[in-house]
Amino acid sequence: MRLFQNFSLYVMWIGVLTVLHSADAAPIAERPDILMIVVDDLRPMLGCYGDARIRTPNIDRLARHGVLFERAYCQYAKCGTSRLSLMTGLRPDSIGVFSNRDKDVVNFRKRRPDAVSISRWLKGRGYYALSFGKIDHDGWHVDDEWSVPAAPGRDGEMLEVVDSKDVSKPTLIADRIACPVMQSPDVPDDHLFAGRMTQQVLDNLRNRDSTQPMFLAVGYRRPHLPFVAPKRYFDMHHPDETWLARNPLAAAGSPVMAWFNSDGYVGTARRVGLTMPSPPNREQAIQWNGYEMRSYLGVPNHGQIETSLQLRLLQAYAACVSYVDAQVGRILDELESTKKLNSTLIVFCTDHGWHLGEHSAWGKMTNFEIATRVPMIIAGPGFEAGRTRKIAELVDLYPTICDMAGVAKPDHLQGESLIPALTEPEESNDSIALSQYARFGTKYTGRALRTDRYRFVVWDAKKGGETVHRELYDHDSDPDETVNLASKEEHRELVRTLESQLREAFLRNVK
Ligand SMILES: [Ca+2]
Repeated sequence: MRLFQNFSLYVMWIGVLTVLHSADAAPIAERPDILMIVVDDLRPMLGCYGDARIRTPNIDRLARHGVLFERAYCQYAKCGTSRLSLMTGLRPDSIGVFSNRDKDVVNFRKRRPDAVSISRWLKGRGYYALSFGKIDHDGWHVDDEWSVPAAPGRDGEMLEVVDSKDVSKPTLIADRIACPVMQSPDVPDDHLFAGRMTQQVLDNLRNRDSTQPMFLAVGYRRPHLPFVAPKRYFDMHHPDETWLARNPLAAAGSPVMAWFNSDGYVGTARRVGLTMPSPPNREQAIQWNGYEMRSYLGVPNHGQIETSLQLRLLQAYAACVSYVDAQVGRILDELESTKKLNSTLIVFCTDHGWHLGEHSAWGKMTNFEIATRVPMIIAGPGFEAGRTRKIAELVDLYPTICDMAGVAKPDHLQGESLIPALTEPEESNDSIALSQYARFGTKYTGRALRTDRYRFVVWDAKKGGETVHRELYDHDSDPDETVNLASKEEHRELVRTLESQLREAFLRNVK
């Protein structure tokens, strides 16, 4: 009976759309405006996720207005691949791009011309598709996927810093190895890119052609490194030792490749005359871990990061999040004042989580909960605000947006529409999340399965396909993933079951 009720609600909500798979359910004039906000490197350390240490009143406001996914996961904890997956609706194994090299993306697009991005798809279905800031990875966007070419400044802004001699001067783009890890200039919001970009977004909203539905994608780069935000956002946060990672040690019994996220930075270290051990032993890996952050000025290239510096880094991360939150607030205010807030479909997410010292790591690029779990909020007409513990994935957003917009879905999508979770957030289900990460180039790949209770990871060698490591974390007893249980005799049967579930799920999703 329960199944039937769910099903009828589902059909009621999306009407004939799923039945007539290839047809658009809603006439163009009735399709809602869509606002997609993607914040870079944002872990769910937010008030609406039960952690009020970082001040995010506006994201919290959006969460009260929509449905918050408590357990949403990225497919790949690195910007480029995660965003390609989000925008194309394909999983990383189908995309085959695991680095930030442009030629891999070019090859992917040649190999999979059917993998139409959501911007191109919506544009082809009557939407005015507009993007600001970082939506695709730098340099990977394609102008004709949007109704007008990308907004200015989108590729150079990541390493934006202020002139330290005179912060009121126009901002500069730093060389990576000469870029300070943090800056807290006493400047107005719009002196930095995120503020200026937000003003452009508002201008576009005010001057838009309202006869055509709009797909507006806004990508904020902060809190990606370097941590640069106006001083007043630093002044809001005063981290003490309770902010330090609860699990600063590499998980007991875990392989180095599980948490060593510096393997792609050997060349970056060489640029400053350092030789990073590759592959490192366990002790070396701990010393060199988090090199993405260590490559900026103001953090030791290797070795211990003193507590006082950790607290300043936490303050700086928090400041960047609050700065972005304020910009999100400006967009919400605009929608509210023009009475568009309730009729706009709003999707808020990031590309992956971020280690702030957990598992000896800083940054992303692991398969742990801390790097794969993401904030995800969906708000829009037709369903009530709430929260759900149903497991969701970023790859689900593409089909969800299509369903909610009343447009057909392309055939290549690998995620599943989240409409059932939005209409019945309380209902439990047995959904899973799949994430993966390639380590030491693509020499090894770790594939992770998140079930209701467990995180299970297998690491396979590219050459020969041998499984070199397994990880099992029990979230009922160990939510911080501090002990790898995979080799325990008493879990042998569980490991076997999870491994067969994992392999079947990944195989099913490759095409
Ligand atoms: Ca990112």
